Amino acid sequence: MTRHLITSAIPYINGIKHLGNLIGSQLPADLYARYQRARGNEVLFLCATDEHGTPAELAAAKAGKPVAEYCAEMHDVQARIADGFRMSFDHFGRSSSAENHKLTQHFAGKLQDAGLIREVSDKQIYSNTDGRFLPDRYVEGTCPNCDYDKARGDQCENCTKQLDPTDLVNPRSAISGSTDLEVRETKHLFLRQSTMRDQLDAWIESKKDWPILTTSIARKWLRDGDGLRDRGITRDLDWGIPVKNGDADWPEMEGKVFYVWFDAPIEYIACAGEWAAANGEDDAAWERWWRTDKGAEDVTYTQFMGKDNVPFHTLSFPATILGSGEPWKMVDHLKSFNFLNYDGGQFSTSQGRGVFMDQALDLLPPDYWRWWLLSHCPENSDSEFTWENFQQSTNKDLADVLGNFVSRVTKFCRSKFSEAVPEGGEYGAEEHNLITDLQVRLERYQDHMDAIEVRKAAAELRGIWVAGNEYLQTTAPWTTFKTDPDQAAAQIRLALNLIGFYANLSAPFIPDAAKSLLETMHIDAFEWPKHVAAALSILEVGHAFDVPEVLFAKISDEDTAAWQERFSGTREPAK
Ligand code: B3M
Ligand code: ZN
Repeated sequence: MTRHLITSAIPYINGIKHLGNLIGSQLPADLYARYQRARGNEVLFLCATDEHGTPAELAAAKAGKPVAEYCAEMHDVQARIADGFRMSFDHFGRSSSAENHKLTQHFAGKLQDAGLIREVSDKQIYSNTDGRFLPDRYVEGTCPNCDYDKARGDQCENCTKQLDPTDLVNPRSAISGSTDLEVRETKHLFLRQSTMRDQLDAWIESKKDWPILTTSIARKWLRDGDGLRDRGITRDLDWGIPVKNGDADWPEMEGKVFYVWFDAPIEYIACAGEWAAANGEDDAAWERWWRTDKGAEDVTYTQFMGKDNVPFHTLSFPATILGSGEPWKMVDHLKSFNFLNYDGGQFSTSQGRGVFMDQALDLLPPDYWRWWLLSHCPENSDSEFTWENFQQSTNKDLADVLGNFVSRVTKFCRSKFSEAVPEGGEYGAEEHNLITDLQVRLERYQDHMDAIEVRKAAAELRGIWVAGNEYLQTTAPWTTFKTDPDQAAAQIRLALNLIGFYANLSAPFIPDAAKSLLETMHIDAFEWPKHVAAALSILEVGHAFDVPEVLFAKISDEDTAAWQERFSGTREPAK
């Protein structure tokens, strides 16, 4: 048994996420967590809402609510939707938790002790029109690196370069659009991450099995000289974690808070503390996942995120952890994703373009979305959601291949034998060939899942479903039955067993359908197959089953057309 700590990037609190966000982190993380649990390994799977920073303040103001109240409500909304997609988090925490306050202040203190913090009288953009300092991401302008004209002051989403607002060409306020901006002096704490270049470089180069997407982004920003420049980790805001040195006040820092990107990744750790507290456990329970001096030395830690989050996870957060000088667990595998586009353009939260998680669940059960998104995830390049492809793929894979197999087999058995595994016959050459083929496929499927090659894993699983259909096609028990009912009984016995086999292998992708397959077959619990031969002999003669209702209804042309039309515009970002 191995131990897996798994985190998904923590979604911002300021609205409901779209399907592109979902496939960029939470969903593949859930796939992997479910798989590792299914293999009998110990898993701690964590996610949370990212609640600080100006986006939260502004969204709360827009909703006419105090920010703490807004965040509490939106946390529950996001938790409910995540549940709707069957995210199997062990805990869905909040970056505003007491645990994160304490830990963030603790890290700042340790970094200060290590001489890695300097105080800087910083220049910050003040908007006369808005009457406030503008946080980085609320300054917009043209990227000095790639000329993209909607770059934000913290990062250009076009070329992923991390920016300072004063780097922008033609800056303007993202709140009011005003260009009446001035630069004012304010004192801030800077993390001296530039001193850690060699350490970070060595650490990144030691990660031989990271996906190319991850390493290339990390190397690019590490080596271009700019990605590791010292950064401000405090802000002039009301909402956030007050700047403190451990428990002590930090002189001249009253009224300031830590920068949201400083405390957000620390929430990965704090969330484990929230999880322990929620389960009535003590500190040792979460420290054995996070402290290499307290039991975490055998933990494998895997992070999931969109590519735009990679610099923060390969440079800034590791700088915080390494800089603390304490034995925290560092990430082992960092799986990052490209972007999912929507129907000829981009998903956009700010413009309300695309399908959002709550809307998707209103249309169809979660397994449809899970299957399509995972099997088409933007792994090696950006990918695109189109309604046509969604309809075709889910109808084919889920209804025609998997659903149809289950339905044919159970109905045939009921009509010719009974609703129980029939007696008679032995497995012959066809059956043994199938078993041999499936053993190879099972191992390949596991290899892809172990390597988090999501598309390849989905393709192999589909291949496993197809193999069952082909077996049924070739052996044709309905024909066999006419001349050799015993032989047909053996064929159907194998096919019925395949349903249980499919339920086990498919559960990480389509957990609801997998569960209903188990119930249909009157199997008590999931059990990951080791040897296909054994797995296909589990259901013995006389074992009862039910003929299921339609497992996956097909998506009609009318629905597809109506949905395409309905989601062609934009919606008000969720309140
Ligand atoms: N909230 C950005 C995002 O949702 C940010 C991730 C934080 S991960 C520590 O993509
Ligand atoms: Zn750019």
